[in-house]
Amino acid sequence: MTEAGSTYIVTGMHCGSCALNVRDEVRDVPGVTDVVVDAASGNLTVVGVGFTDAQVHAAVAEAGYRVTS
Ligand SMILES: [Cu+2]
Repeated sequence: MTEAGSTYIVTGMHCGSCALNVRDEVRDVPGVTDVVVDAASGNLTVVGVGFTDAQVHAAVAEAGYRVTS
């Protein structure tokens, strides 16, 4: 299996601290090897193997934010 990146849009992030919260939660999802978050645009890129959209959504919710797409 090759590593693939999935991109999501997260609402509610306002600053770098928000982005770090999201990154820390999503990084804990099994199979995730890299997470890139941009608070200004809301872009969340998750790299890894074997994780699901539902797991990413749940991790973002755990951090207190929401995936809109
Ligand atoms: Cu913030």
